[in-house]
Amino acid sequence: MKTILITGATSGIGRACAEIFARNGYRLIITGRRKEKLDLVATELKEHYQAEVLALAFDVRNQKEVEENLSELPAPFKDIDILLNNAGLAVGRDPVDTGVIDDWERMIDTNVKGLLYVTRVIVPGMVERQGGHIINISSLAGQEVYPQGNVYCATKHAVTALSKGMRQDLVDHGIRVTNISPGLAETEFSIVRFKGDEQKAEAVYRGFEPLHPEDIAETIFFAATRPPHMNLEEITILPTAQSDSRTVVRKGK
Ligand code: NDP
Ligand code: 8X3
Repeated sequence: MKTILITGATSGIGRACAEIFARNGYRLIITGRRKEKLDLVATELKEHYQAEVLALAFDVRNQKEVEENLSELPAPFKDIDILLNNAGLAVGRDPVDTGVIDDWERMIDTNVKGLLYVTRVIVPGMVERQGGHIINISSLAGQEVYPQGNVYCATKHAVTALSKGMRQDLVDHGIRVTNISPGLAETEFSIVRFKGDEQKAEAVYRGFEPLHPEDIAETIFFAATRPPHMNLEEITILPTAQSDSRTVVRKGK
């Protein structure tokens, strides 16, 4: 039985990935800060799919918490085959001259430093076992930049660069690295970005069909289940109505 560690499984893309991997017989470690939500996800996966699930609530920004939670995993969960670095967020949409420093810190600390902290704890085991698969959730914002997206786009460009760097550093050890770059997907992402303003969040997806978290989860599952000699290195997934970061065709416009 293979084991996958999914960061940020309390909602959205991570939650949908937990579901598809559980349904297909994987052992799961799921993480997130909201313990109640996380435990609920774990209970559902156990009940629906009889999955073996370890739920670990911690903040990826806190290196000590990351180490405490992930460095001494119990025996059946110890050998991680797939690391899905998904936890991430955007906070605010401001031009750089009026940007909120705390928003910037939250994005950089979560999307870049948090991803690195988790990777640093998990990857030595993959190197020891000479195999594994790291799947990093970047974004279309890791390929393009859009107005008032400055720091979020910078963090996702960093994720894409880290995927390339990981691939170079780990190729000798038989470790695959896949970079996933979705466009607009309806999750809690925009509610978080607009700090709970549901109207602003809803407007992001108005007039077209955005990606659903399950669309991305199915693609990730496909990438994770290719034969061992094959690595899907970069996958960009867009809603049909989106051609690039700044162009979305909306009905009624
Ligand atoms: P959601 O807000 O629905 O999910 C984000 C997940 O990340 C949650 O489970 C959240 O859990 C977790 N998370 C956030 N901050 C932390 C933290 N400090 N420590 C631990 N976990 C954390 O959004 P998405 O599912 O859309 O986002 C998942 C990834 O996909 C992100 O990296 C995002 O940048 C990326 N992405 C999203 C796109 C979209 O349009 N939605 C498009 C392209 C990429 P909790 O709050 O419980 O900690
Ligand atoms: C999330 C998609 O376009 O809001 O990464 O940056 S976008």
